[in-house]
Parts: sequence; C-alpha cells; structure tokens
Amino acid sequence: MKFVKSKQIVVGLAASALATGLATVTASAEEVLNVYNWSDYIAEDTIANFEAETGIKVTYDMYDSNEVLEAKMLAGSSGYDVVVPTGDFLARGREAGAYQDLDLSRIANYANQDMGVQGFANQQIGIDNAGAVYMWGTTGVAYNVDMIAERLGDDAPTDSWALILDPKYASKLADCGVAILDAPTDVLPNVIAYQGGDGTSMNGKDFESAGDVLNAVRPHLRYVHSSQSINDIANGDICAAIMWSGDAFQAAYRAEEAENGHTIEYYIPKEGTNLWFDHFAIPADAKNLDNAYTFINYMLRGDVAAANVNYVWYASGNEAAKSDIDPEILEHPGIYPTAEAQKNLFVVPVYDARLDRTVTRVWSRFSSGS
Ligand code: N2P
Repeated sequence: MKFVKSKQIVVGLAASALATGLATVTASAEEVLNVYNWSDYIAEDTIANFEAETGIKVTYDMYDSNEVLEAKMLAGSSGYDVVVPTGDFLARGREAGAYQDLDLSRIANYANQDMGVQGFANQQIGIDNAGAVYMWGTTGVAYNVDMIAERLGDDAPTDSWALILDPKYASKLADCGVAILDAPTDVLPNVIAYQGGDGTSMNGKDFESAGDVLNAVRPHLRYVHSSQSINDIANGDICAAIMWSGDAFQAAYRAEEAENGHTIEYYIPKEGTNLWFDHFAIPADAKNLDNAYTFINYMLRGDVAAANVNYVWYASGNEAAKSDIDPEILEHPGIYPTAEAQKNLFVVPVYDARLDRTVTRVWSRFSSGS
C-alpha cells in the first residue's frame, strides 16, 4: 500500500534525524494534523505517542456536544482533519456534504474492527464507510450511593429514570445537586421511553410531551451540561446525573483515587436507553488527508485502542483491542451491557430537518429554564 509506505519513510527520516541530532531539520517538514474529539475521551499519552511515532504534530481540540461539532461541520472550513461525531450526526452531516466517505483501503487496521459493532453502527448511517467506530456506550444515571440513601432511603428508584425525571425524587435531591446532559438526542428519546413510549419515535408530539416532563423537573436541577458532571459527581458537588456510561465510570474512578469517601454508581434504567456509536470521520474539506488516515489507522491499532479504553472506560469498536483491555472493563455490565439489558436498548434514528427543529425548540426551552 503506497500510503503506508510513504508514511514509513517519514517515520524513518524522523527516527534517523533524531538519532543524528538533526531533529530540527526534519521538523521543518511540518507534518500536521488537526483533531477535534470529545472531552475525556482519550488516554493521556495517546497523542504524544502518535506524534513520537509518526513525526506528525497534532493540534487536539475538544467539544462536549454533537450540536457544537455539527455547527462547525456545516459551516465548513473548520480546519479539522479528524472529528468524532455520533452516528446520527454523522449521517445527517454526510447528507449535507460535510463529511467525505472513508477510503477503507487506506486504513489497514480497519480489519481490527469488531464487525458486529461496526456493522450495527453502519446500519444507523445507511452506508458502510462513513466512519470507523471509536467507542460506543449508553446513556444512563450516575449517583452518589450514600447521598441518595440519606435522602431517599429504600425508596430510591436506582434502576429507573424516575430518580432524575420524577419531581417527587428530584426535589429531594435538589440540595445535593442533580444534573442532566446538554444532549437533546441522548435525553429526549429516553424521556419518551420513561413515559412508556418508543425511544426511536420520530413523532414530534412525543418530543413535546418529553419536554413537559423535563420542564417539570427543571426547577430541581443544578445545571444542564455535558462535561461538568464528571468532576462534580466525583467530588460530591452533585449527587445524581444523567451521564454517558464511560464518563460515569471515570467519575467513579476519580473518587476512588482521591479516597474522598464518595462512591459513584451507574445504571442503565429499566425503561431502556439509547446505545450510541461515535465514529472517526473526515470532514469534506480536510486539508491533511494523508495524516488523517495515518491517525485513524493508528487509533485502530489493537494496543492503542485498548490503552484508550482502559483510560476512558467506554466500550471499543475494536476487536483486536480486547486482549489488552482490562478484564474488569470487558466484564462490566455497565460498559458491555448484558444480553438482558440489551433487550431494552435502542439506537436513535436519524431525524429529518422538521423533527430536528422540534427537538431544538423543545430543548432550548428546557435547558434555558424559561
Ligand atoms: C466522552 C463523551 C462521549 C460520549 N466524554 C458521547 N457520545
């Protein structure tokens, strides 16, 4: 493969230049890459390792919202070469011409993907090469075991969305802090499921009524935000939150490491939740295309994928990673849901422009608290 060979030459040059003290000469080749990824979504040394191995200098920016990424992608000229949208956003962005399809022959390590996961994720998009799954997970509830027990005792519905969505419970937790993700497509479908509806609904009326449920609980919420809860729940500054699976486990781990006395648990509510897939994707106007492919290929290497999973506690799209993933993660029902839990999982469909407008309207009324 020509592409891989040319990269090897760059690596080889960088390595020999370093060895002979000529690093500055090679650095002037200025191989660069601009990556835009979710916050708390990569091991601490992955980028440095990639740079050392390839000689490519990475600018790594972060977001915590598909909507923020989408706005940049639709506006164009974002400057990014690799981004990580969730499947439904990738599908919509692709239809709008914001993404280029991947040339899978340029990603040798695509062969490492778990084709069960990748195939399932591809169905949401409708084609096979829009993206390569990085991580996948669920949306659920994280809570501080002692703080909830103190306030709700045996009554605590720590298996249901009711803990957050029923004002009867949320009002009793307002003093210790309740938060909801600022992620309409990860929250509204679950409110619909909580109401006994179908999480894959595309009926605007279901979204209006989900908005009513959220507005009723809004006075009891500390905030609506997607990345603040990790540290806050780990530190005991909030006590319950709708969170993404891995973020909740990262919080639990941070509390454990800090030995601060807070025990954080996460559950997939019995009413069901959404299963989402985040893909590596390339914007249509990416300037550093070769380097984008080199990066995606690197991220799909089994050992690299495993190191990232062991740090962020999300499930991997990569089969080859499994032998290096911490068994505690592989066996964790909150990360790799059991067959029983899987029965209640659904994948959010790709909304059309009209439903998208309804979602935006319902959500802004809720999140602004007006
Ligand atoms: C990482 C959040 C990624 C999950 N902090 C959203 N799909």
